[in-house]
Amino acid sequence: MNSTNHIELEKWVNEMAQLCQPDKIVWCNGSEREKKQLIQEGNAAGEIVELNQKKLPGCLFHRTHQNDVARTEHLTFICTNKKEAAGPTNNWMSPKEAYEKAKALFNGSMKGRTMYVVPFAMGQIGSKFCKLGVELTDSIYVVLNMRIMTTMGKKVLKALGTNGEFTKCLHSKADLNIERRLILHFPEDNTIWSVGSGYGGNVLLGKKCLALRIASHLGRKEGWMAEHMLIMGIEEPSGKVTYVAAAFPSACGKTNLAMIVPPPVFEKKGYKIWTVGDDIAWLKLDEEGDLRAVNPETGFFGVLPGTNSKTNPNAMATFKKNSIFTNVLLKKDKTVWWEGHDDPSPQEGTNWQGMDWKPGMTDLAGKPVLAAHPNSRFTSPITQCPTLSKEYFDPNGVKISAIIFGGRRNHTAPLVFEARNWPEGVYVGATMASELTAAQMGKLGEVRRDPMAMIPFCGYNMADYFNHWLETGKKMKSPPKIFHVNWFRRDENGKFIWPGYGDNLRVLSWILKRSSGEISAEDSPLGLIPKMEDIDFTGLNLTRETWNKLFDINQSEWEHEMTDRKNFFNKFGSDLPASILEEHTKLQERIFGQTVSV
Ligand code: OXD
Ligand code: MN
Repeated sequence: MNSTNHIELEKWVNEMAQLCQPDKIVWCNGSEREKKQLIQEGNAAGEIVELNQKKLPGCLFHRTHQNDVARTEHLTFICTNKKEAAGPTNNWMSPKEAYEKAKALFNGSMKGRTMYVVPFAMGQIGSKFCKLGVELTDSIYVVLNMRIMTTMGKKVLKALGTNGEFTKCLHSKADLNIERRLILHFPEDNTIWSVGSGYGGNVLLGKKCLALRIASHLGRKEGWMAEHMLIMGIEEPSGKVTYVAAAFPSACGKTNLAMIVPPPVFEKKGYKIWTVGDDIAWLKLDEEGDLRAVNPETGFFGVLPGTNSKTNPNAMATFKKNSIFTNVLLKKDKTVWWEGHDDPSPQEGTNWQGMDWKPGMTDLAGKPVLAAHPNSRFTSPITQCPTLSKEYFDPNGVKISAIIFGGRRNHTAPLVFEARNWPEGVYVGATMASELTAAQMGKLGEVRRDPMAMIPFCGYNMADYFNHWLETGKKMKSPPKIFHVNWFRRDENGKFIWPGYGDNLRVLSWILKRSSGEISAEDSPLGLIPKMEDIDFTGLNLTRETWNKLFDINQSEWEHEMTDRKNFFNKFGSDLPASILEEHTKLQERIFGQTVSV
């Protein structure tokens, strides 16, 4: 049944239906009744399993294809008329070639299936941050996830009216063949096409595809920023809440940090954490020249392995109900388990590959067979988060007082340092690097450069993106201070030096004091670092020796690091903003004490 008066939308849906040839078209209205029906149909088709409703009310389980468990970055393209617009860090295809290739894959791909029309909003409808989209998909799993991650259904059609602008998102699982998978972005047409996958980041098109890749392109055009950042409020004993935005690459603990539990000494003092978002921030300058941020999503799509009541009790409370568990172990009692769960390993179950599983199993090569995939996920409504900030609902967003960049670095990067000014901070973001994790296909542990944690998500030339950051800073009344953190440094025995998790608040509290100008800091070649006495270590037993290890600048590591940075920047040729190279030279001089050519 058609339920729109939007002529362009109707025309597009019909065109796409002609291409994909579904048996049926269903316009989603977002109602509870519709949800029940989807679950029933998904159950019948074997796409969804309803979990134990006593223990996990409203919860569902889904297993993706074994070759389809993470974002496939090598199959993700930015399709602009000019190759330079996509830049050297994106895969590029011309729109003509991309549409042609994908059309062949979409052709008849929905035969025997239903095409669901999912109108969705990122950001609150009516707010100046809001962007509308419509996703056409043949996956019930996608529809059920979109219900959690976005505002979807009737309200959105109403907001679209008869001629509202929207991102055209087309998705088909097709035959889930990795050889025939493409994730295509057409920023110049405000269009996304994704075919051959059923994994979250590739198919929940409001998330990475719209809210980061397309939105970063729109942000540049319209004067705002779409970033891969969590947003959190930190309440100090005085009751003052300060909001920070933090960019970390995928699976580096953004969800954990966004809802950390303060260590006992901080809790006693009255510190509280308020979660605004765990993955994406849209940032805009207000009339006063302050930077304000919203989380455009309405849910979390978080990593499960390692999540338990010690590492993230708030996430555990969040996904107790109305959640979708993907690629975890399905137990006989229809509950779920993953490595690092509170409960001891069950004696049996069906693992993420759909195999009968027992603890201690090994494959032919003698490697342990995992119960859950390392990138297995939960999808949960944000409103179920015990630490949800009431400011999450403010259509004008929260004022950002500090920006934090971080990576997962075994060596090289110290626990924390502060950039002396905005351009230096942009350089700090531009030189972020991290070890690869299970969230993307590739070699685990390999270090890759990941500026602002946006390397997989920037929808345009990153040289222009750095410039956009620099220019936005110039428009701010008083730009937020920029910091870099590394929770993951290891000692000579390969052990983490810093305890991480809740204890990260000790560092955040220093960041707040620096942002409000309450305390001074020490100079270091990388930037400003804390005086040891300015961080409260009560209950941690942190020695001066450990502190020195956390802040050590190893010259040979930095020689290697600076070469790696330079090689990365060389990719951009003359497009790279001069300021980035100037900061690079200055840092080189500060570390090695000499003038060197860059
Ligand atoms: C995510 C990711 O799913 O970054 O958030 O991969
Ligand atoms: Mn992410």
